Amino acid sequence: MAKEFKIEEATICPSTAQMLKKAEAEGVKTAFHRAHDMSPCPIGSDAACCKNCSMGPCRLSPKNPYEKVGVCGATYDTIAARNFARMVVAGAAAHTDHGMAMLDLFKEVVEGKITDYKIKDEAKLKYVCEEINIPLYEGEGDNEKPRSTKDLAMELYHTLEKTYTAVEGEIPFSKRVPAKTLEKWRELGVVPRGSMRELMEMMHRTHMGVDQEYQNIMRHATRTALSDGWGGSMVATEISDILYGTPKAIVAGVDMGYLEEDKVNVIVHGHEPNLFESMIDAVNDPKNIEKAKAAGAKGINLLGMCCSGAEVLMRHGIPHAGNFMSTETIIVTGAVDAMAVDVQCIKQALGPLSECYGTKFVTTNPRAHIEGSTIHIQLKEDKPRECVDKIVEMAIDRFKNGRKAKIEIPKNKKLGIHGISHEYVNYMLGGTFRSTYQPLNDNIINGRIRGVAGVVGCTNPRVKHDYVHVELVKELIKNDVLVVQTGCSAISLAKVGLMDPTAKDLCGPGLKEICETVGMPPVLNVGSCVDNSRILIACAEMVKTGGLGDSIADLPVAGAAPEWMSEKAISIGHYFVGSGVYTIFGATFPSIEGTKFHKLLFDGLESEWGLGKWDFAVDPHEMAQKMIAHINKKREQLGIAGKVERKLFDMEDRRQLQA
Ligand code: NFS
Repeated sequence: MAKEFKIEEATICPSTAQMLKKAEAEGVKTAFHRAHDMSPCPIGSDAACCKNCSMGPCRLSPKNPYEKVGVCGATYDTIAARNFARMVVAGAAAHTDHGMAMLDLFKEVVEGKITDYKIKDEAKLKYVCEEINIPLYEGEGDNEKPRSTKDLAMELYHTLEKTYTAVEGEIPFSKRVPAKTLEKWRELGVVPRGSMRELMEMMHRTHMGVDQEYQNIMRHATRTALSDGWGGSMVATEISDILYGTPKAIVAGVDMGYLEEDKVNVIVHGHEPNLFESMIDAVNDPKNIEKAKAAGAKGINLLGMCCSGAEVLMRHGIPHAGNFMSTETIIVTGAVDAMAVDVQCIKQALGPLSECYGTKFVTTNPRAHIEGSTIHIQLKEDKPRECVDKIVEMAIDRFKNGRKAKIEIPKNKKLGIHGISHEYVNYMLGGTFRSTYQPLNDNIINGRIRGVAGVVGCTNPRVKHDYVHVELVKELIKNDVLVVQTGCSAISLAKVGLMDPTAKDLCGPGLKEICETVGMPPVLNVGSCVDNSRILIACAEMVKTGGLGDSIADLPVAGAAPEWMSEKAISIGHYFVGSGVYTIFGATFPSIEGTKFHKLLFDGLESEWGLGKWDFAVDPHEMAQKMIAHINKKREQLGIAGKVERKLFDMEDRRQLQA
């Protein structure tokens, strides 16, 4: 008999649990229920199935994957590497296409064709130009003068366009890669050219009958993933900062308690910040506020979800209502008047679910129409207000005439510190006059901070929602590992208060001391999933600052995506591994232990290729131990394993000594 669905086994998020209860009472199903009712297809989960031609699909036994081969003779290793590489392509395509859309928008803004957005952060524009050797001055000698913003921005556009279009050479941001890491990439032939070329070649090579040697496939998969991390994702982050501002520490709230029953509630969910930035203008427009008041509301309340939510939480302190596995349950509150979406991570089920609750579910991006949405209104970047004003109007109408569903808003709210860009880390640790990563490196070398862990990625109904993220991070900070976060994972931790400086009390003594001195929380939110590029830049800065080795692979750092589900996560994981970072995933992993392909990912990439490596564990404590063991190994290799700065005794220590 099928096991009964139990809410307490599905999530540790009180708001999500409360709404699952409401959903059940109202006869409504969510992804939690569907995941419970439907076992994952064993073909897919073991990655031993090839469907790249019509002679198949060919399924190789997960128990003995070498027992037979596909109709064409493809072995397990070829099939698994091809499937993995195609996940990298899909994930990298999502990030790079997002980045390219940002770059297109940037060009039109610079040319003055789009006026609703403008260059907000000139300092960031200059910083990015300098990073890739674009001169800030023109003329010589006495005639030298600063270049105009427009001139700089146009050159930046033309240079960054090569991130996509370069048919040969190296992508522009490869200039940010530490020299030793870049040398290793050159040796392996994995420095990316334009992502269009890399993605195209990867699709070609994984076509039936082309590349059939798993190591060669993975070499190009590495190049493809790097074209995402140091390419498309980095462009998305940097251009968003230039247009909308580089995040700085900001106090902001998360969770469903930020919905307000007496206001018109609008949610933006997706990934590209443009829709959200325009929606902020719309909900603050006195005309729209007046209309809401005329409909009997106290005002308009705007909240974010998933990565677009993360972008504006970081930049503007707009409250974030929840991560990927809460996007359905928030509709169940009955309080959401409109949900506007663009691209990525938008469940098709949101359409019919919104219909049940009368929520206006609006798709806005030409790349993403969703069957079952209320309506599609394209966000045209030259006149974005047409789209967002219409959505606000629909939300007001629903507030006035369509709130038929029972409304129940969970009371949970949590404040924390967000907005920690890699630039802000400089300032936070070094102060205004000494902006540098030196204090971070020093504290790693003296052992107060054992190392740094990036904990990122999705939530997934195949594991207990939020649980793995939260337990893992708690274990890490207890062991003096500073945690940086992005995406849905960051929201899991923000909801339990770990982005509040008081979370220092959960840390080991060294990290606690740093948090107390600086006044920072032990868990730093660096943004959305494309902002994983900020973590790459932070790693590069740590190498450049000195004392922790010559390449990213030398650093005492580790990465994890404990509840991942999307192909984007595989691309992210692989660009971290390709950059030299040990990376561990939870939930499930698309390779079979004991096979040659698995050994390459979990060992060979590090021991033979000199990069990082993959690892896997479902249990958060085991995951933490593996990450800590890796960090310890790196500390030993750096010769700083035993280095703990002499501790100055305080009164408490003296009392204990005398006792
Ligand atoms: Ni990242 Fe953002 Fe969340 Fe996963 Fe989806 S929202 S890009 S893929 S689910 S972390």
